[in-house]
Amino acid sequence: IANLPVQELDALIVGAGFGGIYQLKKLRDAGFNVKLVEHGADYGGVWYWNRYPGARVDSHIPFYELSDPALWEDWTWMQRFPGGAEIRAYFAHVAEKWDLRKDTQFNTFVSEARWDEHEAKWMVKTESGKAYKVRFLLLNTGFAARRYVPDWKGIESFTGNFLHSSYWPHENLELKSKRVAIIGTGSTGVQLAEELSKVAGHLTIFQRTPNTSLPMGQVNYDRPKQAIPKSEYSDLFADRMKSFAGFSFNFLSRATFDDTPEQRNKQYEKLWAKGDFEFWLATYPDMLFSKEANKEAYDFWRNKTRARINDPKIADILAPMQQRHAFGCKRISLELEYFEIFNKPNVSLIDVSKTGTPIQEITAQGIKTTEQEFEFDFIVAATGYDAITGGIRQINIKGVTGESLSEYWNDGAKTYLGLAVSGYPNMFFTYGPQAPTALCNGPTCAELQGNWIIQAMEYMRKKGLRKIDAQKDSERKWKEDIWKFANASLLSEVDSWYMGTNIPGKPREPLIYLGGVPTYYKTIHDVAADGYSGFTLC
Ligand code: NA7
Repeated sequence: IANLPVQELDALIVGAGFGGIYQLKKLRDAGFNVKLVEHGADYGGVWYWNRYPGARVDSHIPFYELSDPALWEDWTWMQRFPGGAEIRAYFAHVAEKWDLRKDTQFNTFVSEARWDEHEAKWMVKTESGKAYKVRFLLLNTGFAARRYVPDWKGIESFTGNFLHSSYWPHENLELKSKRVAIIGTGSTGVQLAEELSKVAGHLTIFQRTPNTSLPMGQVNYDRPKQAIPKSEYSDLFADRMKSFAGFSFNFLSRATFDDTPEQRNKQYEKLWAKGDFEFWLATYPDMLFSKEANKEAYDFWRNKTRARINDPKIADILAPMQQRHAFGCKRISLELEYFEIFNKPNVSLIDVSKTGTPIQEITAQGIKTTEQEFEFDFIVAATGYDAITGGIRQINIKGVTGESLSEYWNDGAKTYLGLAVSGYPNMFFTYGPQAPTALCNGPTCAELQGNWIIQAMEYMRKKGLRKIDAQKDSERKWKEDIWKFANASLLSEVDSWYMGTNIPGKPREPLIYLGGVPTYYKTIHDVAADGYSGFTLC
């Protein structure tokens, strides 16, 4: 770093998704000297990278946008759940309205950050040879910045095209009459399968765990008429902080067995008809705590789903009679016609779970399971991410003692409020571990956490303070709270990226705060109102 020209700033923001652009605008407005750097070549974060056919958000409008009226008053969406291209157009709109480009550096991957105790500043280095000296380091790297492909033997030997879903080329691939494989049936696998089933000569889907996907309830909007009057926007945005997951809906105020079977069925039908995440996050709350309540929800989902699948053997894989894992405790995805694609003659499904035929290796021709070798022209690994912590850990961040953050988190994530790490002063992050991340609608959390960070910086400026560091004890207590919430729910019993178990060797622990947005909002605001209790400021 010593030989590089160093740019001095109040703050460096890393990542140009919702979190990063929000902080750039708001910090600049507050008079801070701030820049944004981004690995990709444009705005959008995950939407910059994820260009696979069918990529679509499963937060509905107007919750997948920022709340500043200057952004929404002349912006109209074409669909209730917009696709990737429309979201990228939205980011371009925001960049123009907020005049972000002049303070953004693209194609810039932050590789190192080192805390200088004497100066009370971060020394930051990028792969492209830039260096910054900044008072605050603001990581908005998102929950899906680090791709994961299982360590299968033979990937290099495959003579066709092997790619991860988030590395789709900018131009669309010619898949007509090709033999295509998708490995993985998370949200990405489901969306991809729907689209590729329309174009591939033959599509084979390798499923390890059934996705208890729910009908999306997509709506096409006519321009210029929008389904939701703009006059309602401000109230809707205010409501986000009252909703468990940062939307407009909330759990019911009664439990599953408070209702008679008839009442319950009626309630389930009502939620089902609404589409969206309502059958997951606007239902009886004990669905996430009680096995019996959970089974009721699963059975309803299973019956609805099986009715859409012609072949009972395929239905047994996609929607088994016996529940495989607690419903809603792995990320539920929203689908358009996912279960119907398995009725098409050009679509096959292979069960690669432990009780099925797991994938053994990738061969020159295709995929070999414990039972059979399949030949393909394209293999798409929709195998997810080193979620939530991976994006932060891939930066070599050295704190007060010189220990890297990645080492410090080796035996599990440690944070205070899901915003800061003890021993790594003046560093904040959004949508990271131990915050409502991933169970909180993205833009909602970008604003909620972003506002807290900006206010903390303003507070320090006003008081003439140079350094804010989380205390070890507050960090320890926060982790206890994270476990308390998780242990009270069925979520901690299920293998998922919420629990870190999708990555071999990653500690099994709840990576998200399960107390919901309103409780989180109150907790972090109380800390601020109390003069940043649990932090040491000087
Ligand atoms: P996910 O949700 O992590 O899905 C990854 C999928 O890949 C999932 O179905 C995995 O099965 C499967 N997988 C992973 N490793 C293997 C192996 N070795 N063999 C077979 N199948 C495997 O990632 P997505 O990209 O779909 O979604 C990420 C988030 O982005 C999503 O939740 C939204 O918030 C947006 P498993 O379930 O682990 O058995």
